Amino acid sequence: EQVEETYIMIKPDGVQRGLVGEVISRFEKKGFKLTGLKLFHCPKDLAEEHYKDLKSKSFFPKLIDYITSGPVVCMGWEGIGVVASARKLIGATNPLQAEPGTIRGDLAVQTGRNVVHGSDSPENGKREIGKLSGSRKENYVNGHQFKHPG
Ligand code: DAT
Ligand code: MG
Repeated sequence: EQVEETYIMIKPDGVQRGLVGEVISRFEKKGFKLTGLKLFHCPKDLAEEHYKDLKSKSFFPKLIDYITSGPVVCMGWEGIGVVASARKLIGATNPLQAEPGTIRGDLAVQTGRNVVHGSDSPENGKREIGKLSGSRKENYVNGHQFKHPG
C-alpha cells in the first residue's frame, strides 16, 4: 500500500453545473488529502498534450473543444492507493455504464460530458500534476502558493 498522488480535474460541465463542491466532498469524505487546487481555463495546446494518447480517435477534436470550452478545476489528491481508488470513485468512462454511487454514475449521462478526469497511473498522475498545476511541490489557489497544514 503506497502513498501516491493523482491528478483530478473537474471538467467544464462539472464547473458549469455547480458540481465542484460535490466532487471535492467525495474525495474529502473518502479520506484523501488535497495537495493543490486551481481554477484554470485550459489552452488548446495543453488540452491536446493532456489527451495525447487519444489523438487518433475520431472524437478527439470534440474532446478538445469540450475541455477548452470553459474553466476547469485542477486538483492534486494524495493518499494510499489514491490513483486506483479515485478511478473507482469516478466510475466508468461512459456514465450510463458507471455504477450508482460513483460520481459519473450519479451525476452524468454522456461520455462526452462525464464531469471529471482522474489519472490512470501514478506516472501519469505525476506528469499531469506537473503539466497542469505547476511544480509538484507547489500548491496553488488562484495562482498564489500556499503550504498545506501537514
Ligand atoms: P477516462 O476519462 O475514463 O480515463 P479515457 O481516458 O479513455 O477515459 O478518455 C478520456 C475522455 O475522452 C473521456 O473521459 C471522454 C472522452 N471519450 C473517451 N471515449 C470516448 C468515446 N467513445 N466517445 C466520445 N468521447 C470519448
Ligand atoms: Mg483516461
